[in-house]
Amino acid sequence: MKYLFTEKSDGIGIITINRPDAMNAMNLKVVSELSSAFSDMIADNDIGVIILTGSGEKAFVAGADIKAMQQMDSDAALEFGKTGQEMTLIIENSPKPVIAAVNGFALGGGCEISLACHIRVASENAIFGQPEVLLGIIPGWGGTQRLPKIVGTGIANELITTGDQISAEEAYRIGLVNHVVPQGELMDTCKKIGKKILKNGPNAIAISLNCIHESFDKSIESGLKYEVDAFANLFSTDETKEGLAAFVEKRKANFRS
Ligand code: CO8
Repeated sequence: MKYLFTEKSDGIGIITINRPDAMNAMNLKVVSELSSAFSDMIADNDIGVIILTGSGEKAFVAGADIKAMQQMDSDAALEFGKTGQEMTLIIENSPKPVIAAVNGFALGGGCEISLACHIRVASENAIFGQPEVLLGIIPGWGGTQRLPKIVGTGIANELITTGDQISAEEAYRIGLVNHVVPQGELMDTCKKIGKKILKNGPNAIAISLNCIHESFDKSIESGLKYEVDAFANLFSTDETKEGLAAFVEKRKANFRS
């Protein structure tokens, strides 16, 4: 891959976006490489958790490639928008939790990619924002849809219409990120979360994520129905039998043998 590094060890896959001369900004090639890397890791039985980060110490992703967008007409913008949205859906629908290790600027499309991840951890120097309106465009990779769900409509309205950039601390205060840590501890913190997750039942993890995702916009009644059906279906699986038996037999469950 031209713009990505991928690695895996101890059940955790790491994808690093590497376009240092452009603050890891994303053109069509980066988007398509990212979609392939995620699809490969989702299909890889040795991987249970995926971490996404940017190379260097300045940027996670400074957005979609503005220079590439300047050359686009409406048809090209539609393709770019749809391809980017599909990539965010691959991430969001991953049955394996995806952790965004936000190591610097997460602006525009960069912030939107982090929104599609299941868990966001930021380094102290991270900066978040949806500055699209400053360019006369709008968030096109899910920002208008996911940001309000995560931080509420009032804050999303302000962030998107002002284009303000906010610090990691402010992102933590509004619930946009789960943790803020010194940059040197970012990957270890994400791996620690990943290792905790890896101890748990992979099927239960995947179905929990699916229930959260599928039920978010539903009425509480239909969301509860979705949840209870998924809950009941688990009782015919070896994983659930092992988890329940391990507790009763006072031993650790072995989910991934
Ligand atoms: N696109 C292309 N190149 C970029 C981008 C970007 N988003 N961000 C930075 N770069 C390039 C710069 O042009 C510069 O290149 P060069 O050396 O050739 O001039 C290089 O990276 C280094 O950047 P700076 O010199 O600007 O570095 P600074 O440390 O001074 O500033 C910033 C860092 C604050 C991150 C600054 O670069 C910046 O403001 N970047 C743009 C941020 C932005 O506006 N992002 C949103 C883009 S719009 C978007 O993401 C839309 C998503 C939805 C798409 C839907 C498709 C239809």
